[in-house]
Amino acid sequence: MKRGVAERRHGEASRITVAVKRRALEVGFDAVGVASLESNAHADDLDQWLAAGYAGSMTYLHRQVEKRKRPARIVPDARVAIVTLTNYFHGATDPGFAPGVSTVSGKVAQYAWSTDYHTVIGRRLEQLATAVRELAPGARTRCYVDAGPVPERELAQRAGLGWTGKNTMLINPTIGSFTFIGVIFTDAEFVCDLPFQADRCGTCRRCLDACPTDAFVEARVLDARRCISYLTIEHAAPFRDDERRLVGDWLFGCDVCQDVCPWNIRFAEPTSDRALAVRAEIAAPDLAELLAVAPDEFERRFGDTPFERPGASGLRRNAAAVSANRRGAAL
Ligand code: B12
Ligand code: SF4
Ligand code: SF4
Repeated sequence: MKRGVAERRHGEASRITVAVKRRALEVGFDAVGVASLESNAHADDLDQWLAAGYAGSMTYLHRQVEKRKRPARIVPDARVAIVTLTNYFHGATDPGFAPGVSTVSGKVAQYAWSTDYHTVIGRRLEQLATAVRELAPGARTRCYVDAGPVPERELAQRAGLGWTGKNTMLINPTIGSFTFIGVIFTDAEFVCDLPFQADRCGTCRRCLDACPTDAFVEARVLDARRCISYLTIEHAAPFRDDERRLVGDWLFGCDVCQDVCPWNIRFAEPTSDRALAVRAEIAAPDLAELLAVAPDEFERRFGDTPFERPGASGLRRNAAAVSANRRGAAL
């Protein structure tokens, strides 16, 4: 390509990149970067992780592996991924407004204290994708948030948004790790960010030591089958006794390996995002009510929340486990 043409294209790509990043902050994202789509640097790690059986019953991760290893295959003709972070930190570990929460409810991970993030982030990604298509007429876009064969943490690191902590979370040096990742693939030309190269965990290993179930096989390798988040959200079968004991006091998800991280303790700021406002009925639901809830009532109360994924039977199973664990602890 002639130099003048290349320079003009680069100039146009820079202009679009700057404008889209500005728009990302306007629609409510807390950070944004642009990732190239070359092959996944951790493809071998991913293969080994799956071969070891650490994905448990999440068989979709096996089916998606080729695309996760080669992100350029996810959307035909895509050139880049625009990657966004949204802070969902609510401050206190305990939702606080529910007196007696420790006896009436079980613990719920912070990401689930508000309306389902797939809806909130999905809507914002569509707004941003519209801006991309306006700035680059003819461009195509496809949005993903926690769905589809997208290696989201890998792309976020490549977009310069943070590093993979020993707890496997994507940690942003100014926001922390209580973030949702959202991604837009596009065939428009953008200027990519430099990957985040540093490992800022250093010698710290608080998350590895604090995990209540010893789910980390080693730093950055999680055996999901022992993770409370997997057991209470992704795993569909009834609990075996050992699984039920692992869940402890957690009704839905788990935050321990993030709560102890110095990057969250020092830098995470509570969100003021109105779309992620805390809802009492999900942050601190009544265990006895959950145990008795009928499927249509469950749908009415929790249909637009993260509880929808395991559904009424999953939440009943979890509530029964927390209640049994408490009775056991009281004996
Ligand atoms: C499957 C899944 C889970 C599983 C497995 C988690 C895991 N650590 O692998 C379970 C159900 C346990 C889970 C739990 C949670 N999840 Co989840 N989960 C996913 C999902 C759908 C796929 C992740 C995956 O492929 N895992 C397999 C591992 C091998 O891949 P990976 O985590 O992407 O890691 C890559 C890089 O870290 C990289 N890498 C970099 N350096 C190194 C070094 C080594 C040695 C290795 C092995 C790899 C590696 O290689 C990997 C492969 O590309 C993603 C969404 C998505 N599409 O990506 C959300 C996602 C990772 N989850 C998310 C969240 C919020 C959670 C929870 C916090 C929810 C909760 N509070 O209960 C917990 C956190 C538990 C934890 N410490 O990870 C967010 C994380 C955001 C962030 N800032 O990192 C995501 C990105 C969803 C989203 N769109 O926001 N999750
Ligand atoms: S989410 Fe909880 S159970 Fe899962 S790895 Fe982190 S601390 Fe361990
Ligand atoms: S707790 Fe320490 S080792 Fe774990 S992710 Fe945070 S900084 Fe890294």
